[in-house]
Amino acid sequence: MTKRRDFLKISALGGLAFVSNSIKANMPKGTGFTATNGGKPLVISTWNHGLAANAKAWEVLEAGGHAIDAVEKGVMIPEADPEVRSVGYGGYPDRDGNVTLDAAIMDHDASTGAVSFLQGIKHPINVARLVMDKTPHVMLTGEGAQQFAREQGFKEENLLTEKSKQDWEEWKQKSDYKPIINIENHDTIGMLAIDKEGKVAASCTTSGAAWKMHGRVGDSPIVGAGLFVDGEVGAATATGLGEAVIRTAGSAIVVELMRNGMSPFDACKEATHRIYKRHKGRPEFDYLQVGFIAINNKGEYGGYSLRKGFNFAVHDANGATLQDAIYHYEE
Ligand code: SD4
Repeated sequence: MTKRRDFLKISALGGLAFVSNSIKANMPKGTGFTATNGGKPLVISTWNHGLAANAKAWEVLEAGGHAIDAVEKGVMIPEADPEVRSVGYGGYPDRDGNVTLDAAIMDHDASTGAVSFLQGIKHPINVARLVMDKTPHVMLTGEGAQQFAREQGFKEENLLTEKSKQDWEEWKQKSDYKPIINIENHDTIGMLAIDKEGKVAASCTTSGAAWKMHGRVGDSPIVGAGLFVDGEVGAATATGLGEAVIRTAGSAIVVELMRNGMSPFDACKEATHRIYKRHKGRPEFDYLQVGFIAINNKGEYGGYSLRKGFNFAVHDANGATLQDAIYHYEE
Protein backbone atom coordinates (compact mmCIF):
# COMPACT_ATOMS: atom_id res chain seq x y z
CA MET A 1 0.00 0.00 0.00
CA THR A 2 1.12 3.51 -0.65
CA LYS A 3 0.56 6.51 1.51
CA ARG A 4 -1.14 9.58 0.08
CA ARG A 5 1.00 12.68 0.09
CA ASP A 6 -0.70 15.95 0.38
CA PHE A 7 -0.24 18.00 -2.75
CA LEU A 8 -0.44 21.20 -0.78
CA LYS A 9 2.55 20.19 1.29
CA ILE A 10 4.52 19.55 -1.84
CA SER A 11 3.50 22.79 -3.45
CA ALA A 12 4.88 24.58 -0.39
CA LEU A 13 8.26 23.53 -1.73
CA GLY A 14 7.63 25.72 -4.73
CA GLY A 15 9.74 24.94 -7.77
CA LEU A 16 12.65 23.48 -5.84
CA ALA A 17 14.01 20.20 -7.11
CA PHE A 18 15.64 17.70 -4.78
CA VAL A 19 19.19 17.00 -5.79
CA SER A 20 21.10 13.85 -4.80
CA ASN A 21 23.64 14.57 -2.10
CA SER A 22 26.45 12.99 -4.08
CA ILE A 23 25.64 15.19 -7.04
CA LYS A 24 25.18 18.24 -4.85
CA ALA A 25 28.68 17.82 -3.50
CA ASN A 26 30.05 17.91 -7.02
CA MET A 27 27.99 20.80 -8.25
CA PRO A 28 29.81 23.87 -9.49
CA LYS A 29 29.20 26.89 -7.28
CA GLY A 30 26.53 29.25 -8.45
CA THR A 31 24.48 26.61 -10.18
CA GLY A 32 20.87 27.10 -9.25
CA PHE A 33 19.00 24.14 -7.83
CA THR A 34 15.61 25.44 -8.70
CA ALA A 35 13.69 23.53 -11.31
CA THR A 36 12.83 26.74 -13.03
CA ASN A 37 16.29 28.16 -13.71
CA GLY A 38 17.88 27.46 -17.02
CA GLY A 39 18.82 29.29 -20.13
CA LYS A 40 19.82 28.74 -23.69
CA PRO A 41 21.13 26.42 -24.79
CA LEU A 42 20.03 23.65 -22.44
CA VAL A 43 19.31 19.94 -22.60
CA ILE A 44 17.36 17.88 -20.09
CA SER A 45 16.58 14.18 -20.14
CA THR A 46 15.09 11.41 -18.07
CA TRP A 47 16.97 9.15 -15.65
CA ASN A 48 20.65 8.57 -14.85
CA HIS A 49 21.47 7.53 -18.38
CA GLY A 50 20.49 11.08 -19.35
CA LEU A 51 23.88 12.31 -18.12
CA ALA A 52 25.87 10.62 -20.89
CA ALA A 53 23.17 11.34 -23.46
CA ASN A 54 23.09 15.02 -22.48
CA ALA A 55 26.86 15.29 -22.77
CA LYS A 56 26.58 14.23 -26.41
CA ALA A 57 23.66 16.56 -27.08
CA TRP A 58 25.54 19.40 -25.39
CA GLU A 59 28.39 19.07 -27.91
CA VAL A 60 25.88 19.84 -30.66
CA LEU A 61 24.23 22.71 -28.79
CA GLU A 62 27.46 24.33 -27.64
CA ALA A 63 28.75 24.34 -31.21
CA GLY A 64 25.62 26.27 -32.24
CA GLY A 65 23.81 23.25 -33.67
CA HIS A 66 20.07 22.77 -33.83
CA ALA A 67 18.04 21.32 -30.96
CA ILE A 68 16.58 18.68 -33.27
CA ASP A 69 20.07 17.35 -34.07
CA ALA A 70 21.08 17.48 -30.42
CA VAL A 71 18.12 15.37 -29.26
CA GLU A 72 18.72 12.82 -32.01
CA LYS A 73 22.47 12.45 -31.34
CA GLY A 74 22.03 12.49 -27.57
CA VAL A 75 19.65 9.56 -27.21
CA MET A 76 21.78 7.40 -29.51
CA ILE A 77 24.16 6.95 -26.55
CA PRO A 78 21.80 4.86 -24.37
CA GLU A 79 20.37 3.19 -27.48
CA ALA A 80 23.79 1.69 -28.19
CA ASP A 81 24.66 0.90 -24.56
CA PRO A 82 23.89 -2.75 -23.66
CA GLU A 83 23.95 -1.84 -19.96
CA VAL A 84 20.89 0.36 -20.40
CA ARG A 85 18.25 -2.35 -20.23
CA SER A 86 15.27 -0.28 -21.24
CA VAL A 87 16.46 1.37 -24.45
CA GLY A 88 17.71 -0.02 -27.78
CA TYR A 89 20.42 -2.68 -27.87
CA GLY A 90 20.34 -4.76 -24.67
CA GLY A 91 16.77 -3.69 -23.81
CA TYR A 92 14.52 -6.20 -22.08
CA PRO A 93 12.45 -8.24 -24.53
CA ASP A 94 8.72 -8.79 -24.60
CA ARG A 95 7.27 -11.92 -23.00
CA ASP A 96 8.07 -13.95 -26.14
CA GLY A 97 11.74 -12.92 -26.16
CA ASN A 98 11.60 -10.23 -28.88
CA VAL A 99 13.21 -6.83 -28.36
CA THR A 100 10.71 -4.39 -29.89
CA LEU A 101 11.47 -0.68 -29.92
CA ASP A 102 9.50 2.57 -29.96
CA ALA A 103 10.95 6.02 -30.73
CA ALA A 104 9.88 9.48 -31.79
CA ILE A 105 11.38 12.86 -32.54
CA MET A 106 9.63 16.23 -32.80
CA ASP A 107 10.77 19.69 -33.81
CA HIS A 108 9.62 23.20 -32.86
CA ASP A 109 7.57 23.52 -36.06
CA ALA A 110 5.61 20.29 -35.41
CA SER A 111 7.71 18.23 -37.82
CA THR A 112 7.55 14.73 -36.38
CA GLY A 113 8.74 11.21 -37.08
CA ALA A 114 8.15 8.01 -35.14
CA VAL A 115 8.58 4.26 -35.29
CA SER A 116 6.83 1.70 -33.16
CA PHE A 117 7.15 -2.05 -32.65
CA LEU A 118 10.42 -1.95 -34.60
CA GLN A 119 12.72 -4.97 -34.41
CA GLY A 120 16.36 -5.57 -35.32
CA ILE A 121 17.51 -1.95 -35.62
CA LYS A 122 19.84 -0.56 -32.97
CA HIS A 123 19.01 3.12 -33.45
CA PRO A 124 15.25 3.55 -33.85
CA ILE A 125 15.66 7.29 -33.27
CA ASN A 126 17.57 7.58 -36.56
CA VAL A 127 14.76 5.75 -38.35
CA ALA A 128 12.21 8.09 -36.71
CA ARG A 129 14.23 11.07 -37.94
CA LEU A 130 14.12 9.74 -41.49
CA VAL A 131 10.38 9.13 -41.25
CA MET A 132 10.19 12.83 -40.42
CA ASP A 133 12.62 14.00 -43.08
CA LYS A 134 11.87 11.67 -45.96
CA THR A 135 8.25 10.52 -45.82
CA PRO A 136 4.87 12.24 -45.83
CA HIS A 137 3.95 10.24 -42.68
CA VAL A 138 4.41 10.61 -38.98
CA MET A 139 4.73 6.99 -37.85
CA LEU A 140 5.77 3.68 -39.37
CA THR A 141 5.27 0.50 -37.40
CA GLY A 142 6.46 -3.11 -37.22
CA GLU A 143 7.47 -4.80 -40.45
CA GLY A 144 6.82 -1.62 -42.46
CA ALA A 145 9.17 0.38 -40.25
CA GLN A 146 11.78 -2.35 -40.56
CA GLN A 147 11.41 -2.41 -44.34
CA PHE A 148 11.84 1.37 -44.48
CA ALA A 149 14.94 1.14 -42.28
CA ARG A 150 16.37 -1.57 -44.53
CA GLU A 151 15.74 0.58 -47.61
CA GLN A 152 17.50 3.47 -45.91
CA GLY A 153 20.58 1.30 -45.41
CA PHE A 154 20.24 0.38 -41.74
CA LYS A 155 21.90 -2.86 -40.68
CA GLU A 156 19.67 -5.47 -39.07
CA GLU A 157 21.07 -7.10 -35.97
CA ASN A 158 20.11 -9.17 -32.97
CA LEU A 159 19.37 -6.76 -30.14
CA LEU A 160 18.83 -9.41 -27.46
CA THR A 161 22.05 -9.54 -25.44
CA GLU A 162 23.02 -12.66 -23.50
CA LYS A 163 22.28 -10.81 -20.26
CA SER A 164 18.76 -9.78 -21.30
CA LYS A 165 18.13 -13.30 -22.59
CA GLN A 166 19.12 -14.77 -19.23
CA ASP A 167 16.84 -12.36 -17.38
CA TRP A 168 14.01 -13.29 -19.71
CA GLU A 169 14.64 -17.03 -19.13
CA GLU A 170 14.49 -16.35 -15.41
CA TRP A 171 11.29 -14.34 -15.72
CA LYS A 172 9.71 -17.18 -17.74
CA GLN A 173 9.97 -19.45 -14.69
CA LYS A 174 7.28 -17.30 -13.07
CA SER A 175 5.67 -15.89 -16.21
CA ASP A 176 4.07 -13.08 -14.28
CA TYR A 177 2.55 -11.05 -17.11
CA LYS A 178 2.53 -7.81 -15.22
CA PRO A 179 4.63 -5.34 -17.23
CA ILE A 180 7.55 -4.13 -15.17
CA ILE A 181 8.23 -0.43 -15.12
CA ASN A 182 11.07 1.54 -13.61
CA ILE A 183 13.24 -1.31 -12.49
CA GLU A 184 16.58 -0.26 -11.03
CA ASN A 185 16.10 3.33 -11.91
CA HIS A 186 16.76 2.77 -15.61
CA ASP A 187 14.13 3.52 -18.13
CA THR A 188 13.01 5.18 -21.32
CA ILE A 189 15.04 8.15 -22.33
CA GLY A 190 13.10 11.27 -23.18
CA MET A 191 15.20 14.31 -24.08
CA LEU A 192 14.29 17.98 -24.51
CA ALA A 193 16.60 20.71 -25.79
CA ILE A 194 16.60 24.40 -26.55
CA ASP A 195 19.34 25.70 -28.84
CA LYS A 196 21.12 29.04 -29.04
CA GLU A 197 18.42 30.35 -31.39
CA GLY A 198 15.76 29.43 -28.83
CA LYS A 199 14.26 26.59 -30.85
CA VAL A 200 12.99 23.58 -28.88
CA ALA A 201 12.89 19.90 -29.86
CA ALA A 202 12.23 16.53 -28.22
CA SER A 203 13.08 12.87 -28.64
CA CYS A 204 12.08 9.69 -26.90
CA THR A 205 13.31 6.11 -27.34
CA THR A 206 12.63 2.88 -25.47
CA SER A 207 12.32 -0.87 -25.49
CA GLY A 208 9.13 -0.28 -23.52
CA ALA A 209 7.83 -2.23 -20.59
CA ALA A 210 9.80 -5.41 -19.91
CA TRP A 211 7.88 -8.64 -20.60
CA LYS A 212 5.10 -6.75 -22.37
CA MET A 213 2.71 -8.56 -24.72
CA HIS A 214 4.07 -9.01 -28.25
CA GLY A 215 2.89 -6.07 -30.33
CA ARG A 216 2.38 -3.73 -27.39
CA VAL A 217 3.24 -0.10 -28.14
CA GLY A 218 3.73 2.36 -25.32
CA ASP A 219 3.49 6.11 -25.11
CA SER A 220 7.03 6.92 -26.26
CA PRO A 221 6.41 7.01 -30.04
CA ILE A 222 3.01 8.67 -29.71
CA VAL A 223 3.00 12.39 -30.24
CA GLY A 224 1.08 14.06 -27.43
CA ALA A 225 1.65 11.15 -25.07
CA GLY A 226 5.36 10.28 -24.76
CA LEU A 227 6.51 13.65 -26.08
CA PHE A 228 5.16 16.90 -27.41
CA VAL A 229 6.62 20.13 -28.73
CA ASP A 230 5.00 23.42 -29.53
CA GLY A 231 7.60 25.94 -30.67
CA GLU A 232 5.57 28.85 -29.28
CA VAL A 233 5.54 27.31 -25.82
CA GLY A 234 8.04 24.53 -25.07
CA ALA A 235 8.31 20.78 -24.87
CA ALA A 236 7.59 17.84 -22.59
CA THR A 237 8.33 14.14 -22.41
CA ALA A 238 7.18 11.27 -20.22
CA THR A 239 8.49 8.10 -18.67
CA GLY A 240 6.69 5.40 -16.75
CA LEU A 241 3.68 3.26 -17.48
CA GLY A 242 2.89 4.24 -21.07
CA GLU A 243 -0.73 3.15 -20.90
CA ALA A 244 -1.40 5.78 -18.22
CA VAL A 245 0.36 8.48 -20.23
CA ILE A 246 -1.56 7.61 -23.41
CA ARG A 247 -4.90 7.62 -21.57
CA THR A 248 -4.29 11.17 -20.42
CA ALA A 249 -2.43 12.64 -23.44
CA GLY A 250 0.28 13.40 -20.88
CA SER A 251 2.94 15.42 -22.72
CA ALA A 252 0.40 17.42 -24.74
CA ILE A 253 -1.30 18.37 -21.49
CA VAL A 254 1.98 19.53 -19.95
CA VAL A 255 2.69 21.78 -22.94
CA GLU A 256 -0.86 23.14 -22.99
CA LEU A 257 -0.66 23.95 -19.29
CA MET A 258 2.55 25.87 -19.94
CA ARG A 259 0.79 27.74 -22.75
CA ASN A 260 -1.78 28.77 -20.18
CA GLY A 261 0.90 30.24 -17.98
CA MET A 262 2.16 27.45 -15.75
CA SER A 263 5.86 26.94 -15.09
CA PRO A 264 7.34 23.68 -16.41
CA PHE A 265 7.40 22.30 -12.85
CA ASP A 266 3.77 23.16 -12.12
CA ALA A 267 2.65 21.80 -15.49
CA CYS A 268 4.43 18.47 -14.85
CA LYS A 269 2.86 18.34 -11.40
CA GLU A 270 -0.65 19.00 -12.65
CA ALA A 271 -0.38 16.39 -15.43
CA THR A 272 0.87 13.86 -12.86
CA HIS A 273 -2.03 14.73 -10.59
CA ARG A 274 -4.48 14.07 -13.43
CA ILE A 275 -2.92 10.65 -13.95
CA TYR A 276 -3.28 9.99 -10.24
CA LYS A 277 -6.98 10.95 -10.32
CA ARG A 278 -7.69 8.84 -13.40
CA HIS A 279 -5.89 5.76 -12.08
CA LYS A 280 -6.66 5.66 -8.38
CA GLY A 281 -8.64 2.47 -7.88
CA ARG A 282 -7.50 0.85 -11.12
CA PRO A 283 -5.72 -2.52 -10.77
CA GLU A 284 -2.41 -1.17 -12.09
CA PHE A 285 -2.34 1.66 -9.58
CA ASP A 286 -0.13 -0.20 -7.10
CA TYR A 287 2.73 -0.43 -9.55
CA LEU A 288 2.00 2.77 -11.45
CA GLN A 289 4.86 5.18 -11.91
CA VAL A 290 4.96 8.14 -14.27
CA GLY A 291 7.36 11.04 -14.54
CA PHE A 292 7.39 14.14 -16.71
CA ILE A 293 10.06 16.66 -17.61
CA ALA A 294 9.39 19.91 -19.44
CA ILE A 295 11.12 23.05 -20.73
CA ASN A 296 9.61 26.27 -21.91
CA ASN A 297 10.98 28.46 -24.67
CA LYS A 298 12.75 30.70 -22.14
CA GLY A 299 14.89 27.73 -21.13
CA GLU A 300 13.17 27.16 -17.78
CA TYR A 301 12.69 23.52 -16.87
CA GLY A 302 11.07 21.21 -14.34
CA GLY A 303 10.25 17.61 -13.57
CA TYR A 304 7.78 15.72 -11.39
CA SER A 305 6.73 12.13 -10.75
CA LEU A 306 3.97 10.16 -9.16
CA ARG A 307 6.25 8.12 -6.93
CA LYS A 308 9.71 8.37 -5.48
CA GLY A 309 12.66 7.29 -7.61
CA PHE A 310 12.47 9.41 -10.73
CA ASN A 311 15.41 11.62 -11.60
CA PHE A 312 16.46 13.69 -14.56
CA ALA A 313 19.70 15.01 -15.98
CA VAL A 314 20.28 18.65 -16.91
CA HIS A 315 23.14 20.11 -18.91
CA ASP A 316 23.62 23.82 -19.50
CA ALA A 317 26.46 26.34 -19.49
CA ASN A 318 26.94 25.66 -15.76
CA GLY A 319 27.66 21.99 -16.35
CA ALA A 320 25.84 18.71 -15.76
CA THR A 321 23.57 17.80 -12.87
CA LEU A 322 21.31 14.93 -11.92
CA GLN A 323 18.22 15.99 -10.03
CA ASP A 324 15.79 13.90 -8.01
CA ALA A 325 12.27 14.84 -8.98
CA ILE A 326 9.73 15.95 -6.45
CA TYR A 327 7.02 13.30 -6.25
CA HIS A 328 3.45 12.90 -5.21
CA TYR A 329 3.76 9.79 -3.02
CA GLU A 330 6.02 8.65 -0.27
CA GLU A 331 6.39 4.92 -0.99
C1 SD4 B 1 6.50 2.56 -22.11
N1 SD4 B 1 6.92 4.73 -21.17
O1 SD4 B 1 6.73 1.87 -23.09
C2 SD4 B 1 7.56 3.53 -21.65
C3 SD4 B 1 8.43 2.83 -20.69
C4 SD4 B 1 8.96 3.70 -19.63
O2 SD4 B 1 9.38 4.00 -17.46
O3 SD4 B 1 9.20 4.85 -19.76
N2 SD4 B 1 9.08 3.21 -18.47
O4 SD4 B 1 5.46 2.48 -21.47
